[in-house]
Amino acid sequence: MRNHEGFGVGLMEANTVGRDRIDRALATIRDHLDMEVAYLSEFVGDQSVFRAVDAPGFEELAHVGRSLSLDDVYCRHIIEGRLPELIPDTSANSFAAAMPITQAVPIGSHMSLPIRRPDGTIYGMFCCLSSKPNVSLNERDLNTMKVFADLVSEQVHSDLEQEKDLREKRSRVETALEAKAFKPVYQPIWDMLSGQPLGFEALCRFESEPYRSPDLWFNEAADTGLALALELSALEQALELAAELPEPLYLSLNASPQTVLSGELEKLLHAHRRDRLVIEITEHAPVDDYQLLVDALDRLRAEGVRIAIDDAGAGYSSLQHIVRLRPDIIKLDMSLTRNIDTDPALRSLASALIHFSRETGALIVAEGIETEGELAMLKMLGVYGGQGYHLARPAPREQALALVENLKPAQTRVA
Ligand code: G
Ligand code: MN
Repeated sequence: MRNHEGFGVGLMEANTVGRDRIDRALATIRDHLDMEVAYLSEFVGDQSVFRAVDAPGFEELAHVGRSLSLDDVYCRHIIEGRLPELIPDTSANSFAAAMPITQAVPIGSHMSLPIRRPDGTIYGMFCCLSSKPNVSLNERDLNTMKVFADLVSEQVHSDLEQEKDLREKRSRVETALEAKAFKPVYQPIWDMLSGQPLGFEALCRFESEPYRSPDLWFNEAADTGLALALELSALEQALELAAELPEPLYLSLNASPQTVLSGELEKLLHAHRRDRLVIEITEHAPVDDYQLLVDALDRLRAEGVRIAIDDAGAGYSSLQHIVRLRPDIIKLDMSLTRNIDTDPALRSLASALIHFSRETGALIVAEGIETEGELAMLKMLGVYGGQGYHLARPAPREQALALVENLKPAQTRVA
């Protein structure tokens, strides 16, 4: 279930764009100065760790992740003034010549500049070296290198900021997951003809101060590799209502394609009457491989689960989505519902989808009905089901159950 284990938000994992930029800066300056090795290092404790390297043919010597003691390399001596930033010939510098690493590598020429964090502390070094002396290297070359070092240092700052941001997000989501600081609420979905409830959609609400919308939580979970864990945990809680719903009411659950593809959803649904469950495919990003998703949905369908396309008409929930996933239910996004009674363009669009649904055997459920006018228009257009604040707000389990309890046996609600 926890596909995120071992997920490390490191500088280089956090930002591949940033990494590319740094790699290009290293390659360009190395080539320009005609040196063999260029690298960016980070000081971690008393080690210098290679974070980005451009060293064709010298990968053994310099590769990302390799670390060397700060006592053995030039870096700290340069920062503390024992070695200069520019060394065209190490044999001409007695301090450099006496260091074991100079013969071991060997280092013939060396240029290195510190990379500082915004607070002035040292992040690491931006460095070029060659096995042979390069006596043409001069102050002008060092100045050119400074321009590149400045660019790299800006990139490092922004990557570090992003990394910090991700770490905060991740720990926020982890804390919510551990404390299960969220609970389901249930919004009834009504039969537009009879005015009776058809079922409930489970929605997740987070207990946090200040209030943060479920979208925000799920986006943060997605950014930090915790989306599957969070969705499964929310689904597990939402499913608690399933066994308590009187026949033939169904429970509608939101799941992203990634969760459907994980295989974990099937396991979670196994203990329940699958013919009373609907999975709403919620989508915030393009689907990479429709065939894989169709196959996973077919496995759920084979068990009796019905499939709905959520937010149809908005975002990535495109017509393509509807055509390829062949849903049992199409949920009209609330942007189509809003003002449908006064906007002819919305009305024709909804009509087209209703026509499509009839042809393909799907049912239309309109979301976000907020006024009597919208409700009346959607009924007139022949929409099968509807939900929205005008009919009922999402409510905790007890209230949801009380609603259907009250409806029996009189069943008098008029929608
Ligand atoms: O994306 P999805 O359709 O699953 O999410 C529906 C969201 O819209 C929920 O957060 C729910 O609380 C909210 N919602 C439900 N009914 C209405 C409504 O009538 N108006 C508005 N603005 N939001 C609604
Ligand atoms: Mn939904």
